Amino acid sequence: MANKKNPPQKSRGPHLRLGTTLSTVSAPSTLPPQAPRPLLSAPGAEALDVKQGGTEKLSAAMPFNKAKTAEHGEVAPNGMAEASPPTGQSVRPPAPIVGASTVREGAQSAKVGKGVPRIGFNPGSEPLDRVRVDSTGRPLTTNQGVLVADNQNSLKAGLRGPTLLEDFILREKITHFDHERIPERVVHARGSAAHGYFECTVPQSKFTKASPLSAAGKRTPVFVRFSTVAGERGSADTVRDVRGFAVKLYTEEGNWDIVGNNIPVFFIQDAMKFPDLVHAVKPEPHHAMPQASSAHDTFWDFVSLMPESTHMLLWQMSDRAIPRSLRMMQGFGVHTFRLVNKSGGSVFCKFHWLPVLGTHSLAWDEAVKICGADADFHRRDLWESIEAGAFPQWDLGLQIFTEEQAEGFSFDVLDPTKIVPEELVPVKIVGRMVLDRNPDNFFAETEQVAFCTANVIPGIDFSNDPLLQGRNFSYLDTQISRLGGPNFHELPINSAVAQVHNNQRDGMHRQAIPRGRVNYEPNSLGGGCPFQAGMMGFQTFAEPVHEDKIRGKPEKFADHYTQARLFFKSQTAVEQNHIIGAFRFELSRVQTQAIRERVVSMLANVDDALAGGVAGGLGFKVPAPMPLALEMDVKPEVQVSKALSLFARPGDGTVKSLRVAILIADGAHGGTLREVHRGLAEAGAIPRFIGPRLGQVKTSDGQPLHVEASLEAMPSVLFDAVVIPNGEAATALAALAQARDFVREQYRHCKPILALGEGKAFLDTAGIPVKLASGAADKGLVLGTTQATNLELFLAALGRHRNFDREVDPPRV
Ligand code: HDE
Repeated sequence: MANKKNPPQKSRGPHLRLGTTLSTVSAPSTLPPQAPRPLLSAPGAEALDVKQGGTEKLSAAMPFNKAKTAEHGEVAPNGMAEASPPTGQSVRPPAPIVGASTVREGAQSAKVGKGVPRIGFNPGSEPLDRVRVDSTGRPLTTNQGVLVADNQNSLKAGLRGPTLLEDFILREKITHFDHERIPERVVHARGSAAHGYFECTVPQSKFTKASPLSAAGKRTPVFVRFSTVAGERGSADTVRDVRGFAVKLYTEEGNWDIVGNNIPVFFIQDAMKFPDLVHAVKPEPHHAMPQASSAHDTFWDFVSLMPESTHMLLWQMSDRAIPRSLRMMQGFGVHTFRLVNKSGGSVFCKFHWLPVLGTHSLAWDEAVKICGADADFHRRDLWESIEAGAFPQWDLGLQIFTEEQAEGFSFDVLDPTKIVPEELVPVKIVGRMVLDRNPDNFFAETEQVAFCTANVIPGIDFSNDPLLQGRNFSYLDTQISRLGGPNFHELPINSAVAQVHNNQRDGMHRQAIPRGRVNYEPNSLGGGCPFQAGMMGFQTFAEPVHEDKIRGKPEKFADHYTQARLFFKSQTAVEQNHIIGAFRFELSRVQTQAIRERVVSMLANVDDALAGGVAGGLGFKVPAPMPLALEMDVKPEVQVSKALSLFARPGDGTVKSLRVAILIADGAHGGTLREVHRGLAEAGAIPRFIGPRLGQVKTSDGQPLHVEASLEAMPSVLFDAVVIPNGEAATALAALAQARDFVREQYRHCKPILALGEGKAFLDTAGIPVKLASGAADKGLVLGTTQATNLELFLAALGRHRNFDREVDPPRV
């Protein structure tokens, strides 16, 4: 009942301006002029009027959906549907408030900000600066921003009493800690990444409208993650494995991911087999062994029943699978992709990343020992070289060919177990990628980055490679459990620099706060926005498809051995021996003789020397070759491809960022060694004085030297070369088993050795021959007294990395 102070006001009800019923309280209510506005402040009420009036106008500007008629496609002269989607209708709101969720958005605060948004703008695309946090000069707080007075003691009932549930500070801290881990990637769990840019040098507009390839000098930011495949997140870097080489290009037309490997082919031909392959290579399910290794029964059981993996196995058993550095390996897109130009014309393309430093690998014995000496060897190398300004660089090469050319090839370009030999289609260099910045935070960036083969931009499209088609599904799907829901694209490392506007909403951990009431398309209430981009947007290449639905493989996929043979024949003798040695090692770890024999029967289809070498090393005779999947007469275009050898890309001979141990002990000649140190550093190498213990060593010229690392902390395998001192230090070191072992390992791994003066006697004591087994001079072993010449020869040898002429199996030393 109304009291006397507040008599009922007859005119309080909404004034129906448009003759319609306004059923919500947030609709405008215009009061008769004489009545006060007790419930709404004047500006708010006006804003409601403006909003409602503007909304009417906006909606009325679209009396019907003009785009509808164009949805149905016309028939082109070739009988195919011609897709030319129209640009969606859009109308600009007559006033910004018309698009607002609330007329009160102008209310400012330290939290909501200035109130007026940048119309048509998503701040999620702003550079990462927006989320970088620095705590300099700041006190500790809870996640709610409350200052933490005591970060040492939980809240207790008395000094010796129980901890109280009330302690929200303790509970918040522990709860967050309890949930710090997220699931690791199901494959490629172990990885390291860096930021940088791609710069186009030769525009490719003739073939593609992809924006990073549109103009010389154009730079596109990238984030690149390298990984091993089989090992868990904490596994060692230098295991024998394929390396992932995933590049995210943040283009102004959206994110483009080239999710490749350092090997250009794959084990299987159809996505249907990927879970089987990964189950087979991962630790065996009953005892979870071995970690990060393919050298076990289930892997070889599976692949020997899948002869299409033979080509990949040869690459995997080659030194490609034990790179010296992530900076010294090639990257490949693997699948055939499509380039599409502005006129809709399309060609096929294979992507190649070519390291400027050349391709270099570890020795197997060395790789195994590095796993123990420094499990982070590759991660550290990448991080340190970027910190030191030795930025890793790769040229981007394209192999471009037409569909007609592809039809004439002796192999199927949709088969990911096949390469396109460079002799058939040359690799054209179109730009360079430089990694020049380490991440701020491993978890926020390297761990949370989510690559996806389906992330392509206008100008790039897929081929029908069945492995690629399956991957296009898998990568987005896997992130939903790994990164906890569908909003992982909003994580700062994943967000596009291109503007993101759509009607996708909600889900776990949503970051963006969409303004306005419209979350559907078509709409008139939001002026049609965000509207369909039509011909400005991504358009799938209209490839004709006229076939039956079927589960099967094309005929040429059945050729399992021709390219495996091409690869083996294209290797140098040194590399062939390494491949044989790797098969021998892996199969010696296999416990089932039938599996070993099955693998060799597969190799018997590739090359007699290969099969014979492997079988000989395992103590049995080469079995009959495995029956061919399909008898077909393959006439390969190329018999030998030099480009397939690691030695085909020695790099530019630089010694930059290569690590050199200068052994020191009491009695060393300080002046000489400082000269050598300076000379190496000036050339860009990283010299380190290594001694038996930390501290100083006395020198013959009275200038003490500081030991930078001890023989036990930084063993031989962590260095690319060694310098043996002259003077009494050589004798002192020769008496030390660790020093002798250090240099012996350098010798065994074919690394350059500089023996100064009396250092020659050290070699004799360590049993290191100064001549090759053939009696010829060893170009990797520099002896003598004239320092200037020695250093020059030594630097030249270091630029070549290793002298494989020294290598014999079993090793001499
Ligand atoms: Fe992957 N792969 N893959 N893969 N792959 C993943 O995606 C998958 C394949 C590659 O640094 C996963 O985000 C299927 C070939 C790299 O984050 C997953 C098939 C090549 C990375 C996945 C393949 C690759 C992945 C796991 C066969 C070389 C690491 C976590 C149809 C061209 C990317 C993730 C990074 C990661 C699926 C085969 C490369 C599960 C189904 C071939 C470099 O989605």
